[in-house]
Amino acid sequence: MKLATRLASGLIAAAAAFSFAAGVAHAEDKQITLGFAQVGAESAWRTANTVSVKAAAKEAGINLKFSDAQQKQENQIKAIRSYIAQKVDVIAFSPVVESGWEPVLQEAKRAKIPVILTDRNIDVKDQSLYVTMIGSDFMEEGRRAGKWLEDHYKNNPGPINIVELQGTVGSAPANDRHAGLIEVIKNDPKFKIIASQSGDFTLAGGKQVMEAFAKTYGNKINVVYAHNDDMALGAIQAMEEAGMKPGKDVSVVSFDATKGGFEAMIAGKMNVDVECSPLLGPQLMSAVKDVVAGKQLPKRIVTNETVFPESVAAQVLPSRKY
Ligand code: GYE
Repeated sequence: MKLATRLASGLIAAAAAFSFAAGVAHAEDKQITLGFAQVGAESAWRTANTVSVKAAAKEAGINLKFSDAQQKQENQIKAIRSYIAQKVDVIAFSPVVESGWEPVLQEAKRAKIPVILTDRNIDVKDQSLYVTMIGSDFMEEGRRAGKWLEDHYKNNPGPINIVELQGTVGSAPANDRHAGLIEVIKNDPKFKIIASQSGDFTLAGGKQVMEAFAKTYGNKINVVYAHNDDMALGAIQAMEEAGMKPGKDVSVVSFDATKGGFEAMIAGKMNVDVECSPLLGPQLMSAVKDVVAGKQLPKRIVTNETVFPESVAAQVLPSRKY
């Protein structure tokens, strides 16, 4: 090769390398678009979760497309389909219920769009339909509540009659908070769940179901086991209107540990609140970035949580973030 040719080909190679590097840098800089299909706005937990997701996306420089399914699976499926049609980079959603997700997740898979589950789990055979699940262990939350009950009533021979206000029918937290409690109390016959009904995780739903329970069971009720704070707060109102004393004659056990729950504990109307953190935004955004960068993620990312008895409520409330 002549010197001139060699020089020229060297230059071409250098230029090619430069533009390749520039191309890579460009690909890395490309803003990630995330489609997030939220459950709804049914509770204080959910509102805090939405705020966390939106703030974390902004902070991470991720372009967020957000939709609210108003607690209906069909709306969530529509939202996911529209994210597929828009060719977003990643889809994340908090599934309203556990079953019925295969078809739409197959569509996402065919379109090669990775899916991340947040907050609630799903029931699918094919684990390749989602990358990871970020959220709480609801079974463990149920067990924690059950252990609190065992401890609280250890010197009481019973019977201890429990009425249960369940979350959305078929949702992971409703299924698992029920199952976790059963696992703990099933060997102790003094505990009896005398009634169970869904209040759909809302204050109005909890109040309505509790009004009916109060009428039917009256002072036979020893414990209200509410699957979230909003329903517990509704139940407290219903009990007070029925002349009962929540937190005193009736133990109130709840989940989430929102500010509303803490205030009820400080007022002596709720006895224990099992923590469930909605602040999943930052973990979600880092998972989104990792997935786009081709990194391997663990199949399950569990949030750290604890239990707050009413005795610590006044001290802890100022540090609560939701
Ligand atoms: O406990 C409830 C909300 O999925 C953990 O949904 C979440 C639950 C939460 O409506 O307040």
